[in-house]
Amino acid sequence: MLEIPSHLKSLFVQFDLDSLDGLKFSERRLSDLANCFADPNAYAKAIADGNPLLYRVASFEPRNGDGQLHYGLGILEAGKVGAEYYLTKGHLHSYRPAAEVYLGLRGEGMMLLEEENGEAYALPLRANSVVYVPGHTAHRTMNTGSEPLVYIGVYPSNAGHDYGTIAERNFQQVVVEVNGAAVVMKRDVYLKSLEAK
Ligand code: PAN
Ligand code: ZN
Repeated sequence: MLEIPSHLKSLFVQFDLDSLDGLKFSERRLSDLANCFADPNAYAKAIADGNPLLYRVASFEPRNGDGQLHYGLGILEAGKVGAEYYLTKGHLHSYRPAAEVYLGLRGEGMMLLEEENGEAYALPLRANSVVYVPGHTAHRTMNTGSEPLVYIGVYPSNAGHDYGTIAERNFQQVVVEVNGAAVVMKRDVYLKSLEAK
């Protein structure tokens, strides 16, 4: 096998998706995502039941500066809070024009995208699929399957992560399980359906 010189080691990463123990992950548990899920009662119950780990991200920053790229390997567990699938916090990039490419490696999920002009839409993210997140667009990932959703996100090194702006208003849409299928609906419609219960 080709020996990689030590000063080039950050330019090549070999993943073994069955054994990721060597990577340095940031972990997000349910308690790190207060106010992200729509159903407050289901949220409180899931916290009381053990505050599960929702996702982990290993970040790679080989070079910094104009034109350089960073990327992260994300692993989002399967599960739900009420009917709503496990999700990431979601963010805008601090440098708003920064776009991102998501590469699905394993599992079955979706992404919610919300542009600054308010346009909101959902796209699938699964193994062998690519989602392009335009600049100026908030993005959140959901796992709608039964296995961990594994993906890589590649973004400009100067993108930065702004969690506060979208946290204030939350995403307009939710992805919930209805009769065994993943359904995208408006947050207020889902909240009304909870009240009716
Ligand atoms: C991704 C995300 C990752 C975790 O690498 O950071 O999916 O989601 P949150 O950052 O919203 O918790 C990315 O979009 N980077 O820009
Ligand atoms: Zn991003």
